[in-house]
Amino acid sequence: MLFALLLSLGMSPPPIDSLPSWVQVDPAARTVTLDLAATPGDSGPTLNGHHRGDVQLVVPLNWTVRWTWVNRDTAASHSLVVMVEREKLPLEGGHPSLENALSRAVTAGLRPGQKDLTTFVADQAGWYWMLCGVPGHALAGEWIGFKVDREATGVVVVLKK
Ligand SMILES: [Cu+2]
Repeated sequence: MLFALLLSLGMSPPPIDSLPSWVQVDPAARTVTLDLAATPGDSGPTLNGHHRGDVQLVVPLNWTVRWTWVNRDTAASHSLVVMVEREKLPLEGGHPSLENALSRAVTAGLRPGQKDLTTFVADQAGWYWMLCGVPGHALAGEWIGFKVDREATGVVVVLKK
C-alpha cells in the first residue's frame, strides 16, 4: 500500500539491499564473502575501483570473512592485509591485526593475474585498513576501510564522500 503510494507519487522506495555485488552475505552462517581485485586507477592502484578509504565495510563482531582476491593490474604486483587503523598509513604491510587476514607475499606482492583466498574471523572490534602491503601502495591510496562492530547486526557498506 505504502509502496504503491510512493510509486504513485513518483518516488522510489528506499533500497532494500544496497550491498555491492562484490559483497555476499550469508546471515545464517554469519559469513561475508568479498570478491576483491587490485585494479589500476586514474590516480593510483585501487581495490575494486575504490581507494583512500572511500568505502568502508562494516562487519559484526565474530563474523567470518572470506576473500577471493586477484591482481588485475597488468603492470604491478599487489597484496592485501588487514591492519588496525592508526594515525598514519604504513609505508608497507606488516603483520595482520586479525589472524589470517592477509594474502601471500604481503610486501613482495603477487604478480599480475595471481589470486589469493583467505578466511579469517573478525574477532576484535575496531577500525582497520584493508590495504596493499607492497611498499608505497597504501600511501598511494590502495586501501579501503574495514570496521568490526559489536553493535552491528549485519554487514553494511558505507560510501564515504
Ligand atoms: Cu598494491
